[in-house]
Formats: sequence, structure tokens, C-alpha cells
Amino acid sequence: MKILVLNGPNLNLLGVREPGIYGTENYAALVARVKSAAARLGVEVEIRQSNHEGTLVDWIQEARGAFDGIVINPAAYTHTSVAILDALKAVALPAVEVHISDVKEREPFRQISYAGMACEKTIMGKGLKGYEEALEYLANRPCQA
Ligand code: CA2
Repeated sequence: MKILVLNGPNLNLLGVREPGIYGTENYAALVARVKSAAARLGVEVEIRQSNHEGTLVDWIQEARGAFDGIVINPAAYTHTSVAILDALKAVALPAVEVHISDVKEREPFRQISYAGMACEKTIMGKGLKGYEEALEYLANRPCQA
């Protein structure tokens, strides 16, 4: 099983600011956690980050036929991007949405998630561990072929 983990804008700055919201671990620590969780679960993983909506859309499209599932934290694009929603719907791969913070408890503009409408599951407020939980969900998900 091969899983694509996608991260949206500014997540490369993890650990640099707002530790009260996003924790103190940096992006390299996130990559390391994802890779070690994947090894423990016996799945292949590729993790990417982009600040560009179109790049994220391209990567989602390219996942069709190349990956078995997607874990996505679209960051700010969560709340704005119909393009990411449409791409996730188009590829129809099982997808899990992850948010490091508990967006439910944050500003009103964060209360809508477009990407989440195409995801089987949303994990929020669990810090970087949320990514591990998302991988576990996809790795243990019964095949629905
Ligand atoms: O909680 C999450 O994971 C978010 O997807 C993070 C996004 C935010 O726009 C979403 O509403 C919730 C922001 C990621 C930016 O990360 C930063 C990292 C360091 C310093 C400032 C922002």
C-alpha cells in the first residue's frame, strides 16, 4: 500500500511561530514521524508540502493509479479551495483530512472545510500525532473494491 501525504501553505514553517497552536516540532520532525509511522505500519509513504494551490491539485491528480490513499492537511486552503475538493473527488481515492490544531475551536472563517467534504475522516486537534492516526486508518481500512 502506498500513501501520499500532502501539506499545504506555511506548514514548512512549523515550529517557527505560534507554538501554542501548532506545537514546537518543526517540519522535519513531522516528516520523520510520518516516515516512522509508515514503516511501523508496513506501508510506503511519500510526503510533500507546497505553498501553491495548483501544485497541490496537480499532486492529487497524479496520485490516481500511483497511490492507494491520501492524507491531506490543506492548511489555509482547507477553508477556501473548491479546486482541492474537486481534485479529491475526481481521483476518488480514500482520503483523510488532518489538522494539527482543533479548528472547531478557532475563528469562524476556519469552520468550513471544503477538502473535508471529499474525505472519509477528519482528525483535528491531536498535533502531529494526527498524521500517524490518519496513516493507521488508511492502513487498516478494509478494502472496498
Ligand atoms: O491546524 C492545522 O493543521 C491547520 O490546517 C493549519 C493552517 C490553518 O490555516 C488551518 O486553519 C488549520 C495553518 C498552517 C500554518 O502553519 C504555521 C506554522 C508556523 C507558523 C505559523 C503558521
